[in-house]
Amino acid sequence: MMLTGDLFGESPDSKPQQLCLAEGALILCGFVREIDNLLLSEIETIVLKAPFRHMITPGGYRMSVAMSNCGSVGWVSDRRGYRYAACDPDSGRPWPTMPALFLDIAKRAAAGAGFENFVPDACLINLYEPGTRLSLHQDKNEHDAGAPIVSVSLGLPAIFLFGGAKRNIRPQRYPLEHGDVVVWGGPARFNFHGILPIAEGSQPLLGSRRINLTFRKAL
Ligand code: MD3
Ligand code: FE
Repeated sequence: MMLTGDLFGESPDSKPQQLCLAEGALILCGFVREIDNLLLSEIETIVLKAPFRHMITPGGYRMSVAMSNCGSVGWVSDRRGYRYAACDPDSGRPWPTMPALFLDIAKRAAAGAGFENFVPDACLINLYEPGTRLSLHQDKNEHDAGAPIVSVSLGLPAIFLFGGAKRNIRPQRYPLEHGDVVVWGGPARFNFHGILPIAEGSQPLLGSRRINLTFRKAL
């Protein structure tokens, strides 16, 4: 006989598997934990063709996060501004194709949060090492404001800062762990957000690194 709490498919003292941060913003805990090695091998293939690099902000600063992209367009930054571009500015070649596995994860995660028919055309790949941070910003270079952004966290844990629609709203802090997927849609899509400096540590698959994938519909 079942004596305790399996109603939500959890073992008695496991954490909840989904956490709603705001209307349209949902953390799917451990959504890709079981396929982490498949994701990492796809990432390794992509960065052989389009290596991680530190882009320059329009203000002239070198970003501490190193980035690459796959998909029909990729996010780029330089002195001229932020934008999506079909070619890698370092090689002049198109960004690597988005793997079928990536598309499948992004679609399933979005559907799980109520966004059916999400078809991303861009995947930004962020690489963090201990000390790397991403300061508070908004993502507003995408044309389709109705489409969510899906993010996948791998490797070292991070503390995610989730602010409001204006920069002056004090952000809430949420831990993001290896295998977590977050869907950002609805009113929260344009909220300020960032990542605190990554703490020293080691993760079994990625060592002392964190990799974040963000799937976007840019065009
Ligand atoms: C909330 N990346 O690439 S992912 C970014 O972990 C970015 O690398 C962070 O912010 C990272 O732009 C955070 C989570 C995320 C992505 C997009 C959002 C949260 C968001 C858009 C709106 C609100
Ligand atoms: Fe962002």
